[in-house]
Amino acid sequence: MLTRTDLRGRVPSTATLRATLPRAEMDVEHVLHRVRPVIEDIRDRGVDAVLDHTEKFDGVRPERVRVPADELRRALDELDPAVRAALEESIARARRVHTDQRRTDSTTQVVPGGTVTERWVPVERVGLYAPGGLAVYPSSVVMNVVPAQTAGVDSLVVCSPPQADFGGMPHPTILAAAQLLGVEEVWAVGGAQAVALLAYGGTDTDGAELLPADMVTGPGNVYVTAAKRHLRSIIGIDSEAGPTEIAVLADGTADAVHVAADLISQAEHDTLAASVLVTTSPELADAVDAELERQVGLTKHVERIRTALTGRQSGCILVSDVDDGIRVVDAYAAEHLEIQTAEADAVAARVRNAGAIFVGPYAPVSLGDYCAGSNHVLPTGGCARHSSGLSVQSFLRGIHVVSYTEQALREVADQVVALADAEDLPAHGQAVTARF
Ligand code: HSO
Ligand code: ZN
Repeated sequence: MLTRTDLRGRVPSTATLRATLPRAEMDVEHVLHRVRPVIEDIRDRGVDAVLDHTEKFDGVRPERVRVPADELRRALDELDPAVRAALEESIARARRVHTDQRRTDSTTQVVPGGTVTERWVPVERVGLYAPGGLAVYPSSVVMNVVPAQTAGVDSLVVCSPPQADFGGMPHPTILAAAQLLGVEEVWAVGGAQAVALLAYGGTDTDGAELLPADMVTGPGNVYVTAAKRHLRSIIGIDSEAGPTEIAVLADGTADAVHVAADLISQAEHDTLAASVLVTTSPELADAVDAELERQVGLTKHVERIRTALTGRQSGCILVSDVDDGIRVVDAYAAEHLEIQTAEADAVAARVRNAGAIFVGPYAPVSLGDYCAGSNHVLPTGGCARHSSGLSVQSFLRGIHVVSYTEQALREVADQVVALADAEDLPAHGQAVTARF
């Protein structure tokens, strides 16, 4: 089922690999011209414009944007107890991991009397986007809210599209997850409208103020991503999320049943999702293919998965040995990378580029999606070469606080003047010498 590429004995350069490895394209620029007028309308007309566009795109016009507190409580009361318990477990594990990510301020004494302190300050107000429609992911509410709360963000608002089936409210499991996490502010707004309203704020139909956010995070479709790109000079954003990806680096010791199940698990998200197997074993490649044929037919979303697995973004790559396999997965820089080889820990330690690495036979990606404690908002599209997944750090700013005494400044005055002169900015030097 997976298109096979044979790179045995001849792994090309990293640049060639990057250009030729299977990968989905997401054309954000292409939709910008449609998103821009919506954003401008919301900037100019506020909530009235939000409701007009929501009616057009979501087929529903909520009475008000802010979800009333009793709706949030009700959603949690009515949540299936098994789902509630699972969300509680997911939250507890994520909190443990993210608490260990907290940063402490550090002060460096550069010279006697001259110090630089790095002070970590949380972003004040953050908007978290939770998609609706095809993808209703209360787990993503957890993965966005937990690091923000752990970072100390005081003011959090969750946005999710209103659903015609739920009386113009966001999906009840999204509301329940927000309530469970202690987020009191939820707005029924989706798509580019949500990002625009978060950027500009507005006044709700009942006169209540919707305050603008400083930053917006969370996955969304191409319109949400386009809106984030367009508004990124006004609000901070996390990385642009593309379709999900799993790469599995496997040798002959891997279990084809498990590898196939894991490749299918992420293909389940989207017809554009990417499932890539990199293996040293042609026998495993055959066995995984046979397993894919068998298992895909047993899944709920057969067509979506089959389209994803046979799409040009998915495939199987044969390599001569694990060293070559590491070169290939490093060039690919997968959002999720599984290592299913002998001595998986040692192999994983050598990988440089991946959003998250899942080591050995008992760490499938879906564990990380829900309950490992790790974050599932991860860099896609090769961005793992330069970016990390969402973390406490994403919601903190490091501010350098510079403190020098008269004597400490005097000691370095000549050097400042020399550099200022070298850059033909003598007034810079003057600002120092004027003090003496
Ligand atoms: N695999 C997705 C996250 C997710 N999976 C949510 C299930 N629900 C992107 O990391
Ligand atoms: Zn997933």
